[in-house]
Amino acid sequence: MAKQRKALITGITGQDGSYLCELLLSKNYEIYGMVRRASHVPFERIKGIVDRIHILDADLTDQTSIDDIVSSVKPDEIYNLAAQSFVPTSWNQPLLTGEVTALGVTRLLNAMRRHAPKSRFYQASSSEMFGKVLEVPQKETTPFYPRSPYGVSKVYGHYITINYRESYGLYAVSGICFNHESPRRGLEFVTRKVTHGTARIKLGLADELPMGNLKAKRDWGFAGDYVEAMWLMLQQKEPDDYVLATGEIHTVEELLKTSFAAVDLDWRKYVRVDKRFLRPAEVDLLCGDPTKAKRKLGWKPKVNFKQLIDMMVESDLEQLRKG
Ligand code: NAP
Ligand code: G4F
Repeated sequence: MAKQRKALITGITGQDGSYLCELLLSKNYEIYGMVRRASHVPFERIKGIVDRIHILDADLTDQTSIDDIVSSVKPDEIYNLAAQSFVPTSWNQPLLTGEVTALGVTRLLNAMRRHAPKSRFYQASSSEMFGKVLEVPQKETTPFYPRSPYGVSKVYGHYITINYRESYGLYAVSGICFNHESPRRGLEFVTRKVTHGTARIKLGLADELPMGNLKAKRDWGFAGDYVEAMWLMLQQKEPDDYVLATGEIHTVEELLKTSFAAVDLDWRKYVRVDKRFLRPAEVDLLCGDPTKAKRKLGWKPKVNFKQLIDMMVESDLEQLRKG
């Protein structure tokens, strides 16, 4: 029988970490989830599977704790999904964002280089690196122009991953992920804010939804599809970087229309623009070209935009009804 493979997932309590963990359990991996200390139990997204995995305390800002877990586990695969991932927070906390989202990647790569150099490393890069886009659609060769401390930090994480691959021969790769969402998305991100807001209005729990820039365009996919590509990227003969996207774009206005239509409401009656949700520098348009991932990994997203938003509205209605 083949040896059970060990995967270390940082950010396992986040949206992507929870889907990836489920996927790897279904493939019979032994899972080690890195979790930072909190004053509350942060296992909401993994509550159904937490008994089947090993939880290890460490923080991406702390080299000692990272070294300890990598040297004790010696994982076959490392997925670095942990980050300060909310763009607006990165203007309020630019140094923390840099420590976690940028330097955290180097800390983990250093630990891998020292203690598990044969491991395979996935870095969660972001379409936010394209920022004020220099080409449409964006592909692996499109130059970066980040527009937030978050985007700048992700550019650092991206290049340090490539640099460690080229300097030390590590199997270290970056997935340049475009926005991917799910019922487990944090409430502050626009899709979930809209689907949760829609459900609250439908159930009479709210009567308006304050929003930011309605003209922004994004390439939105389903998180469950994207974690499959992350896994595929670590199963290749040669390490390489990939754009992961749907190739389809929608405005925030279309998102509102689709979400409210799912409960037979007209979004225009409830939405108002609130300046507090506008950003110091906006990313107007993100549209990915997933051709390389399709060709080399055989990956393509299965859930389309309407199915995704319907799934999220349905889930929010159900959760709110339960109370
Ligand atoms: P998320 O839901 O915000 O999850 C972030 C995770 O990082 C959480 O588990 C969080 O732990 C953990 N974390 C934060 N700071 C940490 C620290 N100092 N040490 C250890 N862990 C820490 O993000 P996501 O949507 O799943 O995204 C996963 C990754 O993909 C992130 O790196 C994100 O930047 C990147 N990405 C996401 C998208 C997207 O559309 N979702 C697109 C491109 C790239 P707590 O639970 O304790 O907060
Ligand atoms: O949902 P968002 O906050 O996501 P954003 O900024 O695109 O970042 C997400 O995707 C990145 C990949 O491209 C990830 F790397 C990152 O970690 C994160 O997951 O905002 C999407 C768009 C923006 O243009 C924003 O200005 O929606 C616009 N928007 C309009 N009104 C709003 C709102 N965004 C939020 N969060 N809240 C609003 O009220």
